[in-house]
Amino acid sequence: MTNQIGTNVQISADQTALEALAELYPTLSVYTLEQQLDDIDNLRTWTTDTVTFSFPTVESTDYVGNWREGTLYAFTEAQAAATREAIALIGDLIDITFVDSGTDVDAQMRFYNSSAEGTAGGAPAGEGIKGDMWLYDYTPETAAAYNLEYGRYNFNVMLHEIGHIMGLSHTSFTQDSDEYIDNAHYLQNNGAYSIMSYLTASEAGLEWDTAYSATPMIADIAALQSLYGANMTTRTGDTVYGFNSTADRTVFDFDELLDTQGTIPAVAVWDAGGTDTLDMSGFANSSYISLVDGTMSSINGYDVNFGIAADAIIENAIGGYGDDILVGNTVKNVLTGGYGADTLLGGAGKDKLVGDLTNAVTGDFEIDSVVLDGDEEISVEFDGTGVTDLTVEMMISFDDVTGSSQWFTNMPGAWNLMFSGSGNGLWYRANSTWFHTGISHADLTDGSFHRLAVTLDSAETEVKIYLDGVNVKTLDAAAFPDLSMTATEELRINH
Ligand SMILES: [Ca+2]
Ligand SMILES: [Ca+2]
Ligand SMILES: [Ca+2]
Ligand SMILES: [Zn+2]
Repeated sequence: MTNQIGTNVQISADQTALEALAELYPTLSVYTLEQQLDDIDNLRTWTTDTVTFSFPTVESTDYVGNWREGTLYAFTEAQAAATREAIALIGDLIDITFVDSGTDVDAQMRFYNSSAEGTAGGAPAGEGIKGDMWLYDYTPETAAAYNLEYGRYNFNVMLHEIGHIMGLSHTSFTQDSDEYIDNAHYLQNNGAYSIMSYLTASEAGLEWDTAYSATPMIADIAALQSLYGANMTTRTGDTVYGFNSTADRTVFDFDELLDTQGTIPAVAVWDAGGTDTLDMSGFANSSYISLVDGTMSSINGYDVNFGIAADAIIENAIGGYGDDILVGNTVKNVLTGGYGADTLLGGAGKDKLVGDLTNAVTGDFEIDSVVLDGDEEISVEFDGTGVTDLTVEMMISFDDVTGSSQWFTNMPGAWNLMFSGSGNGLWYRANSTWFHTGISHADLTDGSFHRLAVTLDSAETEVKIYLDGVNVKTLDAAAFPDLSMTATEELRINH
């Protein structure tokens, strides 16, 4: 498929992947994951726990299907290597053991090139029947154009045909026009959600680094796991995906991908345990990173190009140099924004939201915006060498506070801010002495966001507190034992 239809979504930084698609196609229905997998999990399936595969050099005589007319010939080593990689990616997902049987002509899954038109993969027709793939038009003449890089058409075809062999059908669609909205039937019917869709991400208007995904996507993973059970042994340790990857798969190793092919394909992650991290720290462009399982993220300025499979729990996320949005899930997350003006949304669970201070050279610091939801904390680490003046500024809003809830600790000079329900509002502590800031409980719980700033001016020996730009309190800095910062300081906010 090479046609290009639709217009690019250009997801704005604060939109989820699905919201962006829905905005482009408001009349298309949004399928549940159950509906998506029902759309593709309807071919015949394997009944054995182990499935053998091979790259025979001679023709078998027992084919199911009607691709026998052409001349069959063996996969090249490069094709076989890509196929082994595709099978391994699928084996990571499901409770089936794939066994490489070399050139065994009697293996259960066999891969051939074929001169007959039409690339195809066949699901097994019944007990003892094979599932094979015949790849059309691979010849010495076309080999140079046969790009097996991750995210290119030919690697994606391997995944797609093995998808058929494992029992997945195409997604349902109609070619009514050149418009995605006329053909797709539902919003997620494209390559961002399934390798089994004939509609590419580009046809859905999504901009990707490569045209095709390099793994089964969310709907495929759900469908395969519903047929065979999930592989609960996959990457059960602490795993890093993206930069600094420890996932032991090239598709999830962004350092290696950038070194070897210079592109990052769309992928979806399945992980069966451990404390895991999506590391997008190497990206210059902004990302919307969702840790919610069964959802897509939009990374490095591209659209809807990184998925987390349903029931895969990824705990932590690290943003890049851009202004990222990191969205946590219901477990304890550590969200690290990195450089840029990031937004960190922890969700439920005792999350840790780690911001960063930008523009440290000029001393003009900016704190990332955070939404503290429940029992969370934000910590901001920065190099404070030589910094004697500091403004900490943030937009804050409380639903309510009962009892006392401490806010800042580890501020330079042993500062603390505490917002208290029982003690009526915001208190400031310096050198073990508490001062009321003049900001009441009601001031911060009226449902609106307020701009809170605390400034340290060493020349004036003053600490000033501002609410919505109004100086509500000035404290004599002489009250503070230490107004200078050491090399590394940490600002921590608890709620
Ligand atoms: Ca893991
Ligand atoms: Ca960032
Ligand atoms: Ca959380
Ligand atoms: Zn197909």
